[in-house]
Amino acid sequence: MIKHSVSIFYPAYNEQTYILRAVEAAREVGERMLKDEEITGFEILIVNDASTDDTGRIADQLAAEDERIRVVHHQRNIGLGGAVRSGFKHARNDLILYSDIDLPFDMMELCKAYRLIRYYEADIVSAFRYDRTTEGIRRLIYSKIYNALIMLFFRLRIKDVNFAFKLVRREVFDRIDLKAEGSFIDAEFLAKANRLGYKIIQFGTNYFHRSRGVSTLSSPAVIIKILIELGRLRKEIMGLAPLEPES
Ligand SMILES: Nc1nc2c(ncn2[C@@H]2O[C@H](COP(=O)(O)OP(=O)(O)O)[C@@H](O)[C@H]2O)c(=O)[nH]1
Ligand SMILES: [Mg+2]
Repeated sequence: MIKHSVSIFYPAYNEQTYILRAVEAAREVGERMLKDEEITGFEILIVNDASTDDTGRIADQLAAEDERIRVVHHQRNIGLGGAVRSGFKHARNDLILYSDIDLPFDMMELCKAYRLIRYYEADIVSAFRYDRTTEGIRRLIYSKIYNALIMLFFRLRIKDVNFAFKLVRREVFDRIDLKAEGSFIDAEFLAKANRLGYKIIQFGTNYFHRSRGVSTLSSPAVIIKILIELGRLRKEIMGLAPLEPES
């Protein structure tokens, strides 16, 4: 079976307490997969979205010590959507894992996701959280409503749209033009991939809520922006048709 190289990318905004651990966890799984001869190589990409703390400096230092680690710095904070686009654009390998830097799942799950994408001939593996009650009941309800809305508007059955565990074949991203600036980016990406006929599979994983720093993506402003972008991009997304198979 063909082997691939993997890029792991993390968007990071003021994550000085997490960056070291997240990079270490990614390097550990990369090295394990290399040793098991499952992959041909890996890189870790940090997208520093104009952090005002030490994130950028620590990231540069890590990159200087290990050539498999790279950093993209944004001059100004452009939000999650821009950071995801930037990560996909700069990632160089065949398969790209998009994750959060606060380690919401055990990075060893990448081994499983990689097996699934190959054995089930999928283009995207999107994981869902078994239990996210540690985040509080309010967020759980918001999330249920959001996933239902996405199903209704885009005819897309994804259990956990916003969970940042997506392993993607790079050609999928090369064919998709993403526009969302905020947290609608995940839904836009999955819905466009689905419309174009790419195969998405899902699996469940244990979820671990961040133990340091603050969660910045659940404010009312973030939710309002999601709804505005959903309205703005709906027509474009639903206008996409399946790609012709390449001959
Ligand atoms: N690029 C970018 N990333 C962000 C921003 N805010 C948060 N993030 C990143 O998005 C990921 C998830 O953030 P988090 O606060 O844990 O959100 P939650 O898991 O939804 O509560 C982390 O990797 C953050 O560093 C931002 O303004 N820009
Ligand atoms: Mg988080």
